[in-house]
Amino acid sequence: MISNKVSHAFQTDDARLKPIAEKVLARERLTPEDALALYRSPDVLAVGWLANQARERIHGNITYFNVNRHINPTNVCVAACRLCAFGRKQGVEGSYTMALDEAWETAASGYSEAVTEFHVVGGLHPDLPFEYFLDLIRGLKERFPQVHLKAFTMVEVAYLAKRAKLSIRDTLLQLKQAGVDSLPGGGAEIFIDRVRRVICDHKIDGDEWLSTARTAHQIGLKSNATMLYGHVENEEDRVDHLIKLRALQDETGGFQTFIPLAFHPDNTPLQHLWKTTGMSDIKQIAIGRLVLDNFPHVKAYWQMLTPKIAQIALRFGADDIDGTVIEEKIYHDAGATTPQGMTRQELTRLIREAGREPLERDTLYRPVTRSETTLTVNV
Ligand code: V47
Repeated sequence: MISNKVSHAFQTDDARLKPIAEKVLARERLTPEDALALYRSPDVLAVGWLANQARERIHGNITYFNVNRHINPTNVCVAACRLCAFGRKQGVEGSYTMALDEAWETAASGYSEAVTEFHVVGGLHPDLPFEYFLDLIRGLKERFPQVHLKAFTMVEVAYLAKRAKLSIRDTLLQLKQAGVDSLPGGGAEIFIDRVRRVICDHKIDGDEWLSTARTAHQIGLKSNATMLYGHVENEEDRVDHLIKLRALQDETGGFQTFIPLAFHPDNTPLQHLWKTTGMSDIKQIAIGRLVLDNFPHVKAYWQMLTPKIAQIALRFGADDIDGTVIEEKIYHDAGATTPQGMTRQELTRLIREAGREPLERDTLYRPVTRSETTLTVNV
C-alpha cells in the first residue's frame, strides 16, 4: 500500500487506475496490461496527475527547450507513404532538391538567433549519391562547427545504406565521421506490420527501424524515438510500440527523448480520417511518460500539438517543448496552422505561464547560457 502524503492526493473513480497508481508511486515498472488500462481509462486528469508525478520526480519544475533550425534538403521521396503530405515524386510540381550551396545558405539564414542545433531530414531520393549527404554534413560542420547536427532518421540511414551498398553500421560510421552528432526520432510511426502496410508500406519495417537505432546507439550516437498516432492504429498497437522502445532502451540506453506525433491528415491520402483531439494528445503524452520509465525525456512538440496544447502537456508528463524550429515543412504541408517558428522569448513565456522553469539546452540536454555577445554550452 502507498502510505505517503502523495498517495492521498491521488483521486479517481476509475478502479482500474488504483493498482497502477500504487506502482507508479512505488516506482515499479508498468506492464503492457497496465498501459492498456491507462489508454482505456476515461479519467485523463488522473492519468495526467500520475505522469506529472513521474515527470517531477526526474525533472522537478524544469522544462527544456532549444534554439534549432530545420533543414529539409529534398522532398523527393520514393516511399509515397500514405501518412505523408511532404514527399513528392521526382520531377512533379512542388518537388525540390537543394544544391549543397543552397542547403548551407538555408542553414545560415536565421543563424543570428545563435542556433545550437540543425535538424536535418528529408525524402528518400532515388538518385542523390551518399557523397551528397556526406558533403552536406561536412559543409555544415565546417561552416557551423559549434552547431549540433541531429541528422537523418533511421529510415533515411537504411535507405542510404541500401543505395551505397554498405552495412547499416558502416553507413552510420561514415555519417558520424562526416559530422553527424545524433539522430532524430522520425520514421518509427507504429511498429506493427498491419498498420505499416496501410500508412507507410514502402518504408523499412519496425524491426529494421529498431535494429538501425540499436546500431546507432552501439557506435555512440544518441537518438530520439517517435510514435505517430491517431490514424488506423488501435490501443494495443500503441502499447506494442511503447514496449518495444522500452526494451531497446533497456538494452542500449541510447534514446534521449520520446516524441509522440499526432497524425495530421490534411493533404494526405488519409485525409478522410478524424484529427486527434486535445484530450487524446494530452493522454498520449502522459502514457508515454508512465510506460517509458527508462527514457530521460518526453517532448511536447509544439509545432505538432499547437503551442496551447504543448503548454498544457508540460503538466501532464512532458519536460521538453522542442525549440524555436525555424522553417518546419512536414507538418505545414499536412495542414498545420502553427507559426513557422517561435522566438526564445515566446517559448520561455509559454513555459513560465505553465508554472515551469525554462532551461535552454543543447541537443544533449546540457544547459546553454547566453550573454549579449557569447554563447556557452556548459559541459
Ligand atoms: O517520421 C509525417 C511524421 C515525422 C505526417 O527527433 C507526420 O527531435 C503527422 O520525426 N502528420 C518527422 N506526422 C518529424 C519528426 C520529429 C519532429 C520533431 C522533433 C524530432 C526529434 C523528430 O513526422 C515522420 C512522421 O512520423 N509525419 N507526416 C503527418 N501528415
